[in-house]
Amino acid sequence: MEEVKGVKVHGTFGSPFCMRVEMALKLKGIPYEYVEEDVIGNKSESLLHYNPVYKKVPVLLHDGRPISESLIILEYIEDSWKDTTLLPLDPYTRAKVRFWAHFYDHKLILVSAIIMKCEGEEQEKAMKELVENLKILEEGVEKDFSGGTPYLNGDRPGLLDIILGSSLCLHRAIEEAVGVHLIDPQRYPLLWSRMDALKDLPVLKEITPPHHKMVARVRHVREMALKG
Ligand SMILES: N[C@@H](CCC(=O)N[C@@H](CS)C(=O)NCC(=O)O)C(=O)O
Repeated sequence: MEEVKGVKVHGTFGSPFCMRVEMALKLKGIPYEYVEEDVIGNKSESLLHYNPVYKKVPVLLHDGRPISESLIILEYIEDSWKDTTLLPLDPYTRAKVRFWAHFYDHKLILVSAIIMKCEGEEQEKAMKELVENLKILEEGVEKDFSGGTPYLNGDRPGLLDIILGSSLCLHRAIEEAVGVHLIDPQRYPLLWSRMDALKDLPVLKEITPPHHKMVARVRHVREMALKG
């Protein structure tokens, strides 16, 4: 593959993992080229070449060198462009941010994806798990980042804000397409207020797909999954 200078993101429509990479680059003011991948049944040769292990998006190319796995990409972006920081300076608070980011990916996004793809008892079980995990996140975030700042880890959007913000449109689309209530403002007031504030952030608005298109995508993925 040809080595090209600059930054490229291989992503796919409406993916929270890809949107978080774009959001981080935009917050840091790093120009990039976006390459849309069709990951449902038609992965490009480039994607398979750049991410031979997982064969998933996002992949970030920096001067032709690929990095995959969105949380690792976010760390790479943070380490490579230091003018605007996404992580707090204090090592303990950094560790806390990473802890909740990891929790979000393993205990929330994955469970939301199950809810999107199943029904009946399986969906009910996943909903119960989601409710419990959201409560853990709400309480954890309240305890660890209760500084009263507008964003979760400071007065500028940081890594956790990026992670929450970039999954907002998927959650809203799942709510409509599946007919479930995911983030309840009464149950999770802190998460709700942070997510609500994030939705007006210009960098997020720029990359957020129209809601009706997200709903159509979720319906399509759901139909395919239910057919087996
Ligand atoms: N842990 C990965 C998850 C990425 C992921 O699941 N990407 C999806 C798109 S949202 C994908 O490429 N799916 C294709 C596949 O599973 O084959 C990350 O954080 O980057």
